[in-house]
Amino acid sequence: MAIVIIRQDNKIDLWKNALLKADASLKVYSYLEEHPKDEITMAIIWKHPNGTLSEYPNLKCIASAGAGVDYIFEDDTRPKNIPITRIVDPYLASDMSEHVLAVILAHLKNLNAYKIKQIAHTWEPMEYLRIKDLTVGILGLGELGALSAKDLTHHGFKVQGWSRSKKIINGVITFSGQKEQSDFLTSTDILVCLLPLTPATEGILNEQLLKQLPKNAYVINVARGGHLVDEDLLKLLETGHLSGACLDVYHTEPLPTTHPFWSHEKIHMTPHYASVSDTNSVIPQLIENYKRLESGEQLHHLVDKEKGY
Ligand code: NDP
Ligand code: OXD
Repeated sequence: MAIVIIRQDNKIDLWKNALLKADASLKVYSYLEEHPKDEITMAIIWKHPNGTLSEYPNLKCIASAGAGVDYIFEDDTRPKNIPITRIVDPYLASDMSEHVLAVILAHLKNLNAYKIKQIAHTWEPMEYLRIKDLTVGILGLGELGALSAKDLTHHGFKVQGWSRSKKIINGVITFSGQKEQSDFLTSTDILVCLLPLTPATEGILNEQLLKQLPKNAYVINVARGGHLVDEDLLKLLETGHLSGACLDVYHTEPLPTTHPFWSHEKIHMTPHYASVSDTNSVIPQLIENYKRLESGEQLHHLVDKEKGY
C-alpha cells in the first residue's frame, strides 16, 4: 500500500512532509518522481492533470485535498468504481466564515471604494450600511455555509440560508428546494454562494436568479467560478441592480488578465484563497481513511457520486 500526491501547484513537498511527519512509516510519493504505480492505493489530489488517476491499477480511493470535488467529476478518465473522499475540517470552515465576515464588513463600510478613491487622491465620504438593517442569505448550508451562517448571527446580522434539504440552525431562517428559492432571494441583501459545483448548480448565479434580489444587493461568490454567469453579473452591475460583488473563484484560474473583472470598480477580487486546507489539521483524517482502506472499514467524508458533492 502506498500514497501518491497529485497536484500542479508547488505544494507537493509540503503535503508529503506533513504526511511523513505524522507517520514516518507511510510510503508517500509525488506523482512526478519514479514510483511503483501498482503499489498506490490512495491518491491525495488537488486539481490533478486529467488522465493521471488512470495510471494506478490498484487505486482504492481518490481523496480530494480540499472540500470541493467538482474537478474530479470533470475528469472523465478517472476510475469510476472507487470511493471519493473530501476534506471536512474545522479550520476550513472557520477560515471561510472569517473571510465572509471580512468581505461583508468591507462592503458595509465602503472600504474598497475608499481604496480606489485614495489612489485617485479623492476625499469623498460615502453613506455606510448597518449590520442591523441587513439580511445575509447563504446559498448552501453544508459544512462551510452553516458555520458562516451561525457566526454571522453572533455579529447581529439577520441570516437566512438555502439548501437542497431542510436544515435547522439556531437563529437562522432556512429555506430549501426550488419552491422556496424565490422567498429566500427576495429577502436577501447580501448573497453568499457556498454551494458545491454540480450539474444542478452550474450557472446558478445568473440574471434570472440575481434579479430576484432587492435593488442594491451585494453578491459574494466563494464557491466556484462555474456558479456565476460572468456576463449576467456585469450586466446587473451596469444597470445598478446590484451594488457590487466580491469574487474569490473564477471560470479560469488564474483569471486571464484581459477579463473585465480585473478593472471593474464594483468588483472586489481575491485569488481563490478564502479558505485553504491546513495540512497539519487535515492530515490525521487522511491517514485515518488510509488505515480504514487497509482494514476495509467505511471511509469518512465520502462524496455522494449521485449528487456530485
Ligand atoms: P457541503 O457539501 O458540506 O455543503 C453543500 C451545501 O450545498 C449543502 O447544504 C447542500 O444541501 C447544498 N446544495 C448542494 N446542491 C444543492 C442544490 N442543487 N440546491 C440547493 N442546495 C444544494 O460543502 P462545503 O460546505 O464543505 O463546501 C461548499 C463549497 O465551497 C465546496 O464545494 C467548494 O466548491 C467551496 N469551497 C471554496 C473554498 C475557497 O477557498 N473559495 C474553500 C473550500 C470550499 P444539502 O445539505 O441538502 O445536501
Ligand atoms: C476547496 C477549495 O474546495 O479550496 O477546498 O476551494
